[in-house]
Amino acid sequence: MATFVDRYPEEAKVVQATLVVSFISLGIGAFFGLIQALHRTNVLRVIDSVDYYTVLTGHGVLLALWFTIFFLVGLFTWAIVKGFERPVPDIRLTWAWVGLMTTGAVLATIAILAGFVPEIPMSADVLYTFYAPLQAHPVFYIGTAMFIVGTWIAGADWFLAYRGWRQDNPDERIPLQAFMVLTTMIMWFVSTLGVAVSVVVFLIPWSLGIIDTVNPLLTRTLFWYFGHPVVYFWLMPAYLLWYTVLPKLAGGRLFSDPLARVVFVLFVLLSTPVGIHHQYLDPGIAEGFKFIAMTNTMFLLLPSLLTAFTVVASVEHGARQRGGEGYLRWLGALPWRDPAFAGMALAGLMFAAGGFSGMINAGMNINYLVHNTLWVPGHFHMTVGTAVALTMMAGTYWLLPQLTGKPVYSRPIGLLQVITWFVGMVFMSNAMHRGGLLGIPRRTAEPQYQNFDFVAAVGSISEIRMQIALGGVLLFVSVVIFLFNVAATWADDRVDTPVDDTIPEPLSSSSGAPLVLDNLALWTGIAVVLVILAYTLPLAGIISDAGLFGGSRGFSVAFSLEWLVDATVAAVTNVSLDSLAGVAPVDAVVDSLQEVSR
Ligand code: HAS
Ligand code: CU
Repeated sequence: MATFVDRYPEEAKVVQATLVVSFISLGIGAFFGLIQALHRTNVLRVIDSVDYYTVLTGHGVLLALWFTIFFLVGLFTWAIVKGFERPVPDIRLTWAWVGLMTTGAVLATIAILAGFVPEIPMSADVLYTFYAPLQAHPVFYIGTAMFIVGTWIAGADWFLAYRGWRQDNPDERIPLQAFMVLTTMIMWFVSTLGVAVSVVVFLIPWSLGIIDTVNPLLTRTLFWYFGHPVVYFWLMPAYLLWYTVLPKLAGGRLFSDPLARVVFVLFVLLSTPVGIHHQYLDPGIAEGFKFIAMTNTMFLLLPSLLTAFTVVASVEHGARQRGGEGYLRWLGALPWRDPAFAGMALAGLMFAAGGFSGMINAGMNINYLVHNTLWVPGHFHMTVGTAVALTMMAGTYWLLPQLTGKPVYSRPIGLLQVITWFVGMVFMSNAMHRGGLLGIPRRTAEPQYQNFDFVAAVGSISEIRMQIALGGVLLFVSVVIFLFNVAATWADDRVDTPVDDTIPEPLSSSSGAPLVLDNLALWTGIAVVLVILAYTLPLAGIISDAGLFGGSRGFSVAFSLEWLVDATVAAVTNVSLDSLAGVAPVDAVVDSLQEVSR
C-alpha cells in the first residue's frame, strides 16, 4: 500500500504541523526542566529563586499540556484517518482547531514567559494546575480556554468522521484504533467540563476584576475533577501505540481486541469520579467522599493491570514468533535495536514502577506521608514523563516516515536517545521518590529548611540531590538528541519505497467482542451518572460552606480560656515534663500554665 502521506497528503500535513508545535514545546519545556533540576539541587543556579515558579510553570505547562496534547491530536488524527481509511470530513475544520489550539497555547505561553520581564505587567506563575488562590494574567486563562475549545472541535471532527464512516458501514465493528480515539474523547468531553467552568465562570472574571473573590476550594475541586482524567488523556495515546503498534514491532499480533475495548470503556467510566484522590489533605471535603474516591481509584487500577497483561502477552507472542523460548529468555529475542520498539518497551517497563507508586498515592492514609513531597514528581515523571513522553518519542520514529515518506535520519542515534531517557529517569525519579519519603517538599526552589537536617536511613541527601541533577542532565541531553534526529529526518530527501503502516489482525479479533462494547452512547450515559453521584454532594458542600464566589466570613472557632489551659496542661504533662526539661520555650510555657491553673 502507498505511504500514508501519499494516500492522505492534506491530513499528513496537519499531523506534521501538530508535531512541530509539540516538539517546540518539548524543547523549551525540557530546557526549563534542566534549569530547575540544577537549581533546586543547588548544583548550578542561573536564575533567582524568585523566578523559580515562572520556570516551573513553563516546564509544567509546555511539557504536560502542550507537548503531550499536540502530539495526541496529531496521533489521533492519523489513527482516525487510517482506522476508517478515509479523509477527514472537511480539512478546513481540521485546520481551524489546529489554529485555535496553537493560538491559545501561544497566548498562554506568552503570559508565562512575560513573568521573566518585570517591565511587562503580565505573569502567570500559577503552575500547570492553575487553581486559585494563585492568580494569572487574564491572557493565560483565555489562551488555555481557547486551547481546550480547540480540543473539543478536534473531538467533534473525529466524531463527524465516525458518523460518515458509520453511514457507509452500518454493520461493521468500529476499527480498534478509531474506537480508542472516540472513547478517549468521550472521557475528555466529560472531564474538561470541570476545568471549563472553573476558567470561564471563576478565573477569567476574577483575573479581569469583574468579581473580587473566588472560592479556592471550589476551583481546586473543579480542577482535580479534570486533573485526574487529564492524566489518562496523556496516557491513552501511549496505550493506543502499545496495543496496536508495539505488538507489530515485536513481531507479533495483539493478544485480544475485545479486552482492549473493555479497557478503554473502563477508562470512560472510571477516570473522572476519582479526582478527589488529589485532595485527601484538603480541609472542607468530608472524609467519606475521599473514601469513595479512593475506592474508585482502586477499581481504576484494573484497566491498567489488564493492559499490562495484554500488552506483555502480545509482546511475548511476538518474541516467540521470532524464535524466542523459555520463561524469560524470550525477552532476548525482541528487536531491542529498533528505537521505536525499545523506547516503547522501556516506557512500559517504567510504567509498571510508576503505577505502583500511584497505588501508594491512592491509599488515603499513606498519601499523608507522600503528599506535597518530592515523591509525587517522582511518580509523575515515571508516568507522564516516561510512559507517555518516551512512548511519544519512540512512536515518532515509527510515525514520521509515514507522514513524510522519509526514513528516520539515524536509528542508532534514536536508540541512544531512548536509552539515555530511560537511564536519566531511573536516576531522577528513583531519587525523587526516596527524597519524598524523607520529607523533601515539592514545588520549591529552596527545599532546605533553615536549621533543619533531613536524615537519610540509606545514602545521603547530597547523593539524592546528585542523582536528581545527573538524571535531569541526561533527560535534557536525550531531548536534544531527539530533536536533532527529528529535524534531520524532516530535512532529508524523500525515498520511493512505500512505508508500511499495516497493523496485523489481533489473535482474538473484534468479531468475538460483545456488540455492547461499541455502544458509545451507553458508556457516555453511565459515565455521566457516575460523575453526578461522585461530585454532586462534595460540590454542594463546598459551595454551602464558603459560597459560590467565596468571600465567606470564615469559620468561627469558639473556646474558653479555661478549656485552653486545661487542654494544654493535659497535653504537656502527658509528654512527660522531664523529657522536655531544659527546652527553654517549653519550660516557660509550663511555668506560666502552672501559674494560671493554680
Ligand atoms: Fe498519578 C498524582 C494515583 C497513574 C500522573 N499523577 C499524579 C500527578 C500526576 C500524575 C501528574 O491517588 C501529580 C499531580 C499534581 O501535580 O499534584 N496515578 C495514580 C494511580 C494511577 C496513576 C492509582 N498518574 C498516573 C498516570 C499519570 C499520572 C498514568 C500520567 C500519565 N497520582 C495518583 C494519586 C496522586 C497522583 C493519588 C495524588 C498524589 C498527591 O498526594 O498529590 C494508576 O492509573 C496507575 C496504574 C498503573 C499500573 C501499571 C500497569 C503496567 C503496565 C506496563 C505494561 C508493560 C509494558 C512493557 C507495555 C497498575 C501497563 C512490555 C515490554 C516488555 C519488554 C515485556
Ligand atoms: Cu490522579
